[in-house]
Amino acid sequence: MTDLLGERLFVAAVTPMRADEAVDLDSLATLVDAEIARGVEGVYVGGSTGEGMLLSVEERIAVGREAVRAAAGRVPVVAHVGAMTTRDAVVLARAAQRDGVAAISMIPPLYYRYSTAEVTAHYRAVIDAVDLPFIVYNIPQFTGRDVVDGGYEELLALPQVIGIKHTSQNLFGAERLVARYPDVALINGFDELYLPARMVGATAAIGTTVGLQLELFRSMRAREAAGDVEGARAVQVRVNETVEGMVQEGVFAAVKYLVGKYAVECGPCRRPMPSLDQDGRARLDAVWERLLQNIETTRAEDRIAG
Ligand code: MN9
Repeated sequence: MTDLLGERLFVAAVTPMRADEAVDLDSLATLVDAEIARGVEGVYVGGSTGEGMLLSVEERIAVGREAVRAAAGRVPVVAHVGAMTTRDAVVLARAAQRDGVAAISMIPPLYYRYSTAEVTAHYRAVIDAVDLPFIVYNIPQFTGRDVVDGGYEELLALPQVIGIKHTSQNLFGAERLVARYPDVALINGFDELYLPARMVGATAAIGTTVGLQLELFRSMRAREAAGDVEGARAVQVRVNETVEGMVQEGVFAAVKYLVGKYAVECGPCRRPMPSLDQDGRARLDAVWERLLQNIETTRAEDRIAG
């Protein structure tokens, strides 16, 4: 089970769409293949980056199936199965198992104010419906709930729960989760906090920009492992230049555009998620050029050091 996560760098994959916002499965296959060729160590589909909550259940099942097919066993595929209803989440989880995903992951249910006991029951129903490792997706900025606040002890003690994808700036909370749940991996969710999260015990990472700047993430991991924290920090600064430039344009539209530079055109986002305009694309061209320079610089430094 720990093998599945380890220190793996997972790309949170976008869901390519055609101009009419229909899901483009052919481009998804091309994307998954290109990301693996680039060296990503895992693929996470149907999450925030993948606009999972903007897709129908059928579309999400098709995305998971196509990603597994394209990955062809080279790296694990994790499917996000969070949904408004327990019923839909169970359907997604069962399909994910049938189609060969390595693990599933899930946000808590949205909109209504459920108690932690009700949220736990939702999680349990999905976990019990399949025989798959499970990753709790903690993203308080979107869900209004935070695992750090407590109340999820029963959930986190389940043997199926192998990790928490922590997409939160709360590093104290992250450290407390690591301390309280040593058997549950803390997976970094904010690319801009990869190194700081590693410092408090995060192991793997799942992120929007992991594919784009994979070499930088690998370099950070290697430098940190070699005890060169200052060097790793210098790379985090470079990663954050990219993240800042993307967040200014809307990170999901931005990543759809930028993966087109090395993989495949991924089209617009599904409304109401905004897409880019011409000026946004031009600004991202500059972000991309800067990223290429940053990769070159990092490579050169690592060559000298290594
Ligand atoms: O979960 C992503 N978070 C969101 C992963 O989608 C909210 C991150 O990878 C961010 O997109 C990225 C930029 O903030 O770190």
